[in-house]
Parts: sequence; C-alpha cells; structure tokens
Amino acid sequence: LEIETHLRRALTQGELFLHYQPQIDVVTGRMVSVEALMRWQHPVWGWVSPAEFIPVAEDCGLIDSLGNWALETALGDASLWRDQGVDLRVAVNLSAIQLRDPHLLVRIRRCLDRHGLAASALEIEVTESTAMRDVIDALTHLHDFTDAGIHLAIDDFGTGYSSLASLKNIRVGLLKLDASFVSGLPEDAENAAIAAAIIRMADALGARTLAEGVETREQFDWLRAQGCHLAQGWLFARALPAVEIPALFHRNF
Ligand code: G
Ligand code: G
Ligand code: NA
Ligand code: MN
Repeated sequence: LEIETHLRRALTQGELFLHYQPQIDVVTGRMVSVEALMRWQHPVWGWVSPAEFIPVAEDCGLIDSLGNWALETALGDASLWRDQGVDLRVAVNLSAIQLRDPHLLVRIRRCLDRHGLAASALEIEVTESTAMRDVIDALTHLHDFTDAGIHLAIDDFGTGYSSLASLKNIRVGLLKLDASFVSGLPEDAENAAIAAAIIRMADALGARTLAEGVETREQFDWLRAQGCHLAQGWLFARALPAVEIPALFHRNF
C-alpha cells in the first residue's frame, strides 16, 4: 500500500525514467532497435526495480497511466533520435492489463502521429503468459496491432505455459529467447538444445529470434552460428539514458 501511494506521486513528480537497452543484429553487428525499460528513482528509497513496482501498478490500477507515460516518452525519444539521423525501432513492454483496453490501439496510433513516426518504428513486447493466457482476447488485439504495422515481440519466450500451437495463430515477428536459456551457452548442453530448437522453430514459423542476457562473446558467436537474428545484453550495453544512445548507433559490436 505504501508503494502505491509513492508510485502515484512518482508519475507527477518526474521520478520515473526510461532507459534503453540496445538490440544488436548479430550478422551486421549494428544496433537496430532498443528496449525501453522503466526506472523509478525514489527520493528516499533510491532506485526501485520495475520487477517490484510493475506488479503493484497492475494491482492498483496505475498500469495504464504508467504504460501511457512509457509509450509517450519512448516515442518522443525515438523521434528525437530520428531528428539526429539515428533510425531505431523502439520496443515498449505492455502489461496484460493494458491489452484489455479497447482504446489502446487508437491511443498508440495517435501517439505515433503526434511524434511523426511510422507504426513500424514501434515494437510491442508482451510476455508469453500475457499473450497466451486469454488466447481469444489476445488474438483479437494482437492481430489489430500487426495489421496496423506495429511489430510484435513475445518476451521471455520459453518460460510461460503457452502451447506452442497457439503461436501459429499470432503473427509474431520476434521471439525473445529468455535469458535463462542463454546463460551457460554454449557449454550447457540442455540450454544449447533448447535454444537451438526455439531458433529453428521460430524460423519455420517465419518469426525472428532475439537472445536476451547475452554476456559473453562465446554466447554471441554460438547464437550467430545457430541463426539467431538479434542479441541483447551486457556484452553490448546495459539499459542507458536516451542521450547516450546516439553514440552507440555507429558502433560495430
Ligand atoms: O530492466 P529490468 O531487469 O529491471 O526489468 C525488470 C522487469 O520489468 C522486466 O521483466 C521488464 O520487462 C519489466 N518492465 C520494465 N519496464 C517495463 C514497462 O515499461 N512496462 C512493463 N509492463 N514492464 C516493464
Ligand atoms: O523481463 P525483461 O526480459 O524485459 O527484462 C530484462 C531484464 O534483464 C532487465 O532487468 C535487465 O536489466 C536485465 N538484463 C539485461 N541484460 C542482461 C544481461 O546481459 N545479463 C543479466 N543477468 N541481466 C540482464
Ligand atoms: Na521485456
Ligand atoms: Mn525478457
């Protein structure tokens, strides 16, 4: 309850920030997109993790406000980067609860228009459980998004309880391979088997794959050899403030 009161204030007092973690094309070694990750700097508690406050926001009805703030801020930053010749897609996390809002897509399109951005500049990240729990509901919503030209990614893939078959009904552009399967690669034989299988399955379904939590050059090389398309993790960069992103745009990773 205490967090809730403080979180309500955080939104109006400017205590929330977005940091951006680069996503690297494994073939070219260039940053092609970034994931927006919410950060809360409380005046007394210091940095509070979204793993703590997002569930609270979902429970107390604040997630829509937080989510709209994140969309507005992320698209604003993307538009500023574009003005500097830095063309990056921005991936924004959506909570299951936001997906229930029938006006969400209209709101997103208005936000894109306001910032003069094409729909393809935005990727929506939903977690596997979010995407699959209410399959019928989610399908209707998610099809509308992809029809509008917005990219769709399934986050933390492999950790949820979806049936793989339901994937074929969603036009998912990107599967984000959960970091738990990336750790220990390539020596960890079980993770290697799972990661390789997911990459091949995604390929067969016409989806791309992104490996999360890539920390070593060995992981990166193995993933490239397996045909994984994108990688994200501390090997390249942590989530960074918007102003630090343009300097990374021309770097070869
Ligand atoms: O970046 P970090 O590891 O602290 O993120 C922790 C979790 O919080 C991740 O699962 C991430 O997806 C989630 N998260 C971060 N930002 C947002 C956001 O803007 N909206 C939602 N719904 N989840 C977020
Ligand atoms: O839930 P989601 O996958 O969106 O959140 C990603 C989380 O993983 C964030 O909390 C982020 O800070 C963290 N993260 C990002 N890159 C790495 C990495 O290379 N290694 C580890 N251990 N964590 C990472
Ligand atoms: Na995410
Ligand atoms: Mn993830």
